[in-house]
Amino acid sequence: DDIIAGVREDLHARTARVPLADVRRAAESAPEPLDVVARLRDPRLAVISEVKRSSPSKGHLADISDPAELAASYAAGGAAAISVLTEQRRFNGSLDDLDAVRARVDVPVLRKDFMVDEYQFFEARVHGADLVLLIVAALDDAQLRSFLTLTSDLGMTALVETHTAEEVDRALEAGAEVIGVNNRNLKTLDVGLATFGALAGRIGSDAVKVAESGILTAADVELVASQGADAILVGEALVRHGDPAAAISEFMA
Ligand code: IGP
Repeated sequence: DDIIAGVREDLHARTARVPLADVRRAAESAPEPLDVVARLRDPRLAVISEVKRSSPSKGHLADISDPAELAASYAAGGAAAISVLTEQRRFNGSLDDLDAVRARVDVPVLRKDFMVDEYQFFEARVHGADLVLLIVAALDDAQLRSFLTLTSDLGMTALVETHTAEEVDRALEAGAEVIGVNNRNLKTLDVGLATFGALAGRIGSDAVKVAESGILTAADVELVASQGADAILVGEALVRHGDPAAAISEFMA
């Protein structure tokens, strides 16, 4: 759809500046990524905290003048990982935000974008990402498998995002180790926490289960935790909170 068309156009401009061979070579000599799966498997609920300036569904969310400062407060609050939106047109994110966050914190960092080309995986590594997002709905099975392999060849972890039973089956079939259920339908933008509840059982306990989107209150956290979430991915509630570190501690309590 048109988000992806924009992502491809921006990507095209970057590949014209830095060719694939160069970004690949740089990725291969970047420092080792951090392991995040062990932390996500820890019995304590893991909070993946997102640096999110705006979104197609909510428009402008927060003035984030210093993403590194926000990331530092996420880390202080006990975030297991920090997600940084790098999509520019709809989410007002950037690779500069990823760089700023990476330079500031020691916790694993997720490059949150629409990953549709191998170039983006090398680029994620060059910019210090430990995790990348793979959206099942945006990929065919061959892409899903090859991007999972590329992610692990680069030492990173993939958060494989689903929204339907069929997508969960495809994620499992492809060998995903960390599966997210997006409570937001990316087509209609409707949010319902029931989506995670309906799909958690299907994922089972071989993969790490991440409940994504629409988690605003401690009661929301309790609900998805009771339905088997190992981790939650939270953006809006944290970027709008006056004290994000306290909000994360409260979610983990
Ligand atoms: C965070 P929220 O409702 O807490 O701000 O959601 C995160 O789940 C959401 O930003 C997200 C997303 C995505 C953004 C989930 N999957 C894919 C862009 C692309």
